[in-house]
Amino acid sequence: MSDKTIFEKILSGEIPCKPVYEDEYTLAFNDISPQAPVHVLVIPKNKIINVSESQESDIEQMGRILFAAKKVAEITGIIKSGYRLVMNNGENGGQTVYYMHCHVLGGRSLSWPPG
Ligand code: D5M
Repeated sequence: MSDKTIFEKILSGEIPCKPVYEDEYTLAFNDISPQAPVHVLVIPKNKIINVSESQESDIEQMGRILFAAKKVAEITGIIKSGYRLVMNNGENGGQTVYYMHCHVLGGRSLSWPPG
């Protein structure tokens, strides 16, 4: 049995995705269960589990995720109207896939605080 996460399977091409943006360090694709008109996930190409498990050596990669999120906002046309970046971390944070991902949510007014 494979212990690869779904996002590793997306990166290897085993599972398809709808890509929005890709560079040497990151891949961004549409969330399968969108919570807003724009809902894109940005993942690093090198595995990081989450913020809590990150190492100092992951700092550049994590910065790349944020910069890719900006690219996604440009590509999807939400850069001016605004958007939210979310990284669910661990059980209480609602993380279900243990491979770092940044949700890019936009295209409507988002409420605060989250549930
Ligand atoms: O978010 C995990 C997110 O991953 C959740 O919003 C659904 C999304 N997901 C799960 N499987 C897929 C596939 N195959 N394609 C695209 N999106 C997917 P979390 O922050 O861990 O709760």
